[in-house]
Amino acid sequence: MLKLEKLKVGVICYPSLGGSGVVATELGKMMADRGHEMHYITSERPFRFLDAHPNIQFHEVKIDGYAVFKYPPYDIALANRIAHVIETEKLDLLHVHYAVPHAVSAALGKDMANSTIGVITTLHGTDVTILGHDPALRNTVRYGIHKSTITTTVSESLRQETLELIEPEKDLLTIYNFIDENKYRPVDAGKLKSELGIERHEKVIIHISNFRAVKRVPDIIESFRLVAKKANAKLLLVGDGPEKMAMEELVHDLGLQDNVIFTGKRDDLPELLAISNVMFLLSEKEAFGLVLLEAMACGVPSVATAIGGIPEVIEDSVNGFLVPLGDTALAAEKALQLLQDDKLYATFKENGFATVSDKFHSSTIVTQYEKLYYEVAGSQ
Ligand code: GMT
Repeated sequence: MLKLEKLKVGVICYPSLGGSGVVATELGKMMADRGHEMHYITSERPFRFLDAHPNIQFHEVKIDGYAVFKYPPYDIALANRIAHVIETEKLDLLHVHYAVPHAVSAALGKDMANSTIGVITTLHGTDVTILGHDPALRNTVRYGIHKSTITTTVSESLRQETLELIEPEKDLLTIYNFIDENKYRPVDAGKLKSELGIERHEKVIIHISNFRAVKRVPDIIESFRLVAKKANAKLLLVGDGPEKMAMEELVHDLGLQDNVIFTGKRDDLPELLAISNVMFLLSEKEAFGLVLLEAMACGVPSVATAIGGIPEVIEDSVNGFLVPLGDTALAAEKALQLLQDDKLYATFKENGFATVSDKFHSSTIVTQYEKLYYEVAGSQ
């Protein structure tokens, strides 16, 4: 293994979209803290680039809208920019988050630069579990895996699903997600609860997502409706996405508008979690479920569906509850149990903190990626 003092890494990710962008940005910050030079090659400044870091640079991908193009060729523009940055910055490797189209653009960019640098592709979930069902995209993901030096998955469940669905000729490596423990921890939320119109004695159930169909937000609302019959509670729906408007209508039709608060996209997630008692994540697909880890680190136990990578994060009846997909009655029952049994709640909360530090600690996970970075940089 070639041990380099400091690596120069090109990072390709969706800058402001969901968990993959969060992981890509947090990983980059922590690698930069370890002295590596991180070069983000993206269409816009990643949304969690809150503070400028001397070891992080941003290379914007620009697309000219020539009239000849019906669709602006983002994949080609990205490949061009990757080639340019490989050459000008003398990168040691590329780390690609989300296979489509990033893994393909990375392969093309590398070829355009006539470079032999290594490429790590991290699969995050829907790039396989949804796109992999489209025969054309399945082949695209397969091509991306074959062109990468190594491909990682964010859970063992996603690794298995990728092997079965995509049938690559290479094995895959699981490296779990992590969170920034300095940000996600129990914090003082000040007057946030009353600012959101929630009474002191009211319990709070929280759901954070991008409001896509896979998140099954109607199941969240129905589970909450059942909880609200027996407990004084409010539901916080945090985030934005294509289903949000329909969910606002559903809440109205069910007469729950006084009990359900749509906050929109927020940056103060630790504060929102500090005023919450239980998290609901009742998705039909979830490769990992980063919000579960964020909630756990803030001391909030979850009720989540036993699907995808979720059981690798939530151990049923230990640090949260798992329920079958669509079983809203059981989700409500489990949430009520947590809201009413203080001893059980305290145990789950402590077990959650232990899970975050023992299984998903950022230093452990970042070291796994760093080791891989050195291996891949040294293998070319
Ligand atoms: O949740 C989403 O739909 C967004 C998606 C993304 O690409 O950001 O999230 C995926 O990646 C996250 C980070 O690795 C995982 O925590 C999510 O479980 C995964 N989402 C799905 O598999 C649906």
